[in-house]
Formats: sequence, structure tokens, C-alpha cells
Amino acid sequence: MKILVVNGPNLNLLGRRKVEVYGTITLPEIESRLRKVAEELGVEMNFSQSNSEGALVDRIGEALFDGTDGIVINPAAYTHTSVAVRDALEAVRLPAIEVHISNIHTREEFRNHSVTAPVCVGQVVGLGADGYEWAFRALVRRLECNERESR
Ligand code: CA2
Repeated sequence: MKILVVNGPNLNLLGRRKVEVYGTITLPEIESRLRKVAEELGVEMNFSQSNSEGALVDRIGEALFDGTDGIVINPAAYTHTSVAVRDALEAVRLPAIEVHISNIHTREEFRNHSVTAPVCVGQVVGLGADGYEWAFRALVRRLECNERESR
């Protein structure tokens, strides 16, 4: 099983600014935590980050051809604006779980709406960086159940 983890703009700055909102963990630390979880679960993981909308769309589209079975995505600010990222997620038709470190529903009004969530199977918000792990585990479990049911 292969899981793609996609991170949007400014998540490369985690741990350096806005620690009161996003905590002190850095993106490489999140990646290494997830690598341990992937190893424990016996799944392959590709981890990516981009500040550019087009590159995120390209990476999601590539998932169709590289054997990806499911996507964990934190689209960051593009969550609230990007029809292109939403369309890419819809087009690849792979199960995706959206993650937000902060609780987007208790923040500024412009963060309360997610353009991308309706094309995801679920959303994990407000649980800090741990949310990546819960989303990853939930996605793997869902894929395993689907596989068992189709046998
Ligand atoms: O809570 C989340 O995970 C967000 O996706 C993080 C995004 C934000 O635009 C979303 O509304 C919620 C921001 C990504 C990181 O932005 C930083 C800004 C300053 C310093 C460090 C990171």
C-alpha cells in the first residue's frame, strides 16, 4: 500500500513562526514521525510540500500513475480558495483525508470554510501535528477494509 502525504504553502515554516497556533514541531519532524507509523503499518509513504498551487495540482495528478492508494493532505491556505486543488483531488478519485493542525472552525471566518473537504472522505482538525498520524492511520485502515471487502 502506498500513501501520499501532501502539504501546502508555508508548512515548510512550521516550528519557526506562529508557534502559539501551530506548535514547535517542524515539517521534517512530522515527516519522520509519519515514517515510523508507515513502517509500523507496513505501508510505503511519499511526503511532499509545495508553496505553489500548480505544483500541488501536479503532485496530486501524478498519484494516478505512481501507484498511490490514498492521500493525506493539508492544503494549508489553499484549503479556503483552491478550486484547482479540489478538482485534482476529485479527478484522481483516490480516498483523501484532509488535515489541519489548528481548528479552522474556531479561527478567522475566512478559514472556517474548506473548498477541498467535500471531495475528501474525512477531515481531522485542531489536534495539532498528531492529526497527521490519526489521518494516516484512518486512511490505511479504510483502505485495508475496502480491500478485504472486495476479496
Ligand atoms: O491549521 C492548519 O494546518 C492550516 O492548514 C495551516 C495553514 C493555514 O493557512 C490554514 O488556514 C490552516 C498555514 C500553514 C502554515 O503557515 C504558517 C504561517 C506562519 C508561520 C508558520 C507557518
